[in-house]
Amino acid sequence: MGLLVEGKWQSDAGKWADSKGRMQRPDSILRNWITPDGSPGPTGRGGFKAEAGRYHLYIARACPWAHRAAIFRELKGLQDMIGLSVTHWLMLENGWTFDPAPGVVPDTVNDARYLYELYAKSEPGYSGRVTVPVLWDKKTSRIVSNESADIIRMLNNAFDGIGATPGDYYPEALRAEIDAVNKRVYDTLNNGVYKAGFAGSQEAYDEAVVPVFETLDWLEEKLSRAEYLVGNRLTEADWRLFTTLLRFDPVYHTHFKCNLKRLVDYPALWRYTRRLYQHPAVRPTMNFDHIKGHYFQSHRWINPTGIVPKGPIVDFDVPVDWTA
Ligand SMILES: N[C@@H](CCC(=O)N[C@@H](CS)C(=O)NCC(=O)O)C(=O)O
Repeated sequence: MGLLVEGKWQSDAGKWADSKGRMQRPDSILRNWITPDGSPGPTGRGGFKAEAGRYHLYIARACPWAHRAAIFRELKGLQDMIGLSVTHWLMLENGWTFDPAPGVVPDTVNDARYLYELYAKSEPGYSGRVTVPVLWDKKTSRIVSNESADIIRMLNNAFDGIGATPGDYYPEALRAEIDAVNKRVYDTLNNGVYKAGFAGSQEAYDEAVVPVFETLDWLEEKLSRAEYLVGNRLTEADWRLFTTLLRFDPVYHTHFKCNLKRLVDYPALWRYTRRLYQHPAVRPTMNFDHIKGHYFQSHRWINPTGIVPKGPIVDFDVPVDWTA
């Protein structure tokens, strides 16, 4: 772990829990938007016009938030327009690094060894966490955004006029419903598993783990009646849920102690997760070695030996049978 304090990396700072042992995830603070004409988006400054070759995405394959961004880059066919770097799976005293290893894609834009170098270069004097994903502007050498929820919305439509693959995952008519589903899924599931896993007290864990399963029960019920979460079509709400579901049995069930049930115990959710997994946009974004390696080897206060369990064997390629 660690964070930047006035532009200097402090490797022992940045503990997650408050005095009651509850994990606190701070809001991202770099929140500008790429728009078709460079006008400002809902937050931040303008000046970030959608242009092929101008932007670069930094991700970790392990990270569910970064995974959303990687999936949208594929979904929208932006691989040639937006470059990609992939960190090492380990996040230890230097935070995310580009140390060479299988699956790491080095930083050819800034030649950084550590992700925090990008934050320090873009925002001199920056204090705060150094997180993935990061969307980088090569033209101004600045971070456009480090908030995945915003990044997927930019990728969803900012590049449509310059050749992105058609497809709107945040359609106007469904926005209110998508936002409502996102809110519950974020609080109790995407972030809920982290609140359980990073709890520093029994009380904080108990408080977090119950809503995780209440929400899974709620989703199971929804998805036993509908193919997708909102409006009977694939939307960002599905993709935001997917990256957490994918990690549930391999990681969160064991490592974050979210073990009242497994994903595979929920027939509709299990079918839905496999269906999304088998979408062509997902395959190029997958790396289970990075996912498992990251969690089990980086969070040494939870798993001091750093041993990565062999199982469970979860076969996301099992064909989806809609008649069952
Ligand atoms: N709200 C952010 C959260 C991103 C985030 O917390 N990423 C984690 C990895 S899963 C990270 O980089 N953590 C490093 C740290 O907090 O020191 C988003 O959705 O983009």
